[in-house]
Amino acid sequence: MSETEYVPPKVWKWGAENGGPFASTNRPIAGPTHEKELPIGKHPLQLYSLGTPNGVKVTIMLEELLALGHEGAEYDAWIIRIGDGDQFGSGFVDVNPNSKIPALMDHSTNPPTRVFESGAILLYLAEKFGALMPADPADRAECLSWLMWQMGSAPYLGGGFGHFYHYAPVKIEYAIDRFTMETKRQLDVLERRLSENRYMCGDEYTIADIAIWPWYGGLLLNRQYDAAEFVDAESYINGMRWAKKIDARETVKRGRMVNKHRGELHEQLHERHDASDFDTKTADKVAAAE
Ligand SMILES: N[C@@H](CCC(=O)N[C@@H](CS)C(=O)NCC(=O)O)C(=O)O
Repeated sequence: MSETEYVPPKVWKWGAENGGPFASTNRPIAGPTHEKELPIGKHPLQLYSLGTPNGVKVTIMLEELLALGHEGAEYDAWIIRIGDGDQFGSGFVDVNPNSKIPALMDHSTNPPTRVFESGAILLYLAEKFGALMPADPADRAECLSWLMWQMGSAPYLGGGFGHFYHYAPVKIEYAIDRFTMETKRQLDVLERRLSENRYMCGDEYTIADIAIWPWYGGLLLNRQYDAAEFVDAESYINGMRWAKKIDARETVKRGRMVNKHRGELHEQLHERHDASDFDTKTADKVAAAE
């Protein structure tokens, strides 16, 4: 395939698989592909997710809330295998019509409340428990600005840079250049902010850090697309300091394990229904018991 030969037709048609790693699940239409109810566990908060950067934002948030003593944040986390098309089951689409993880149902309200989009979930939980978001209006505005910055910016990192640098079946210089430029510009936005602030919104760790860290911290720590060297991660001194500091939190370590389905077996907790699951139900222990 050459990057110059393709002439788009007048009207695009959904044709043969394009060969990329998401070809089997990507579709140009929304809505469910099959009937499937979602399971409901014993806690009010039911999370349907996967251990991707968007998914771990929510599991880190819930583990932070629990560590702060908010018992109402106990949750059941069910795995949604997006590679198998679970996000197109009818029950999941009822919770998120956009068919993407993470999605949350809060059964403590009557009727239950559905929340989709990771930023909306973080905000919902921060407001529900009165935690991890500043109360002062000006500080809150700053925090929400960085939260929304993440929601708008990370698709350039993931869907743009990560896709064309790492996943695309052809390496297109034009696309890689365009998205590397933008990704490095975003990393510099963070670098400048973190050169003057311990965390994204000042001295306190907030939902803005929880949203931004899995994507940008993950890139700097070489957990995304094997691209740390390519983007010269070490040159972002303050970004790296922030990324390592958050990475060291026990809550973050736990949150990263939940719904994780790749990597070391002892770091994968496919489903979480109780705090003790971290000790007894990781994939290595489940495999040993079988
Ligand atoms: N803006 C959404 C993005 C969610 C998203 O892109 N989720 C991906 C996994 S990280 C997904 O579910 N992909 C499945 C698909 O595209 O079919 C959010 O922040 O919640």
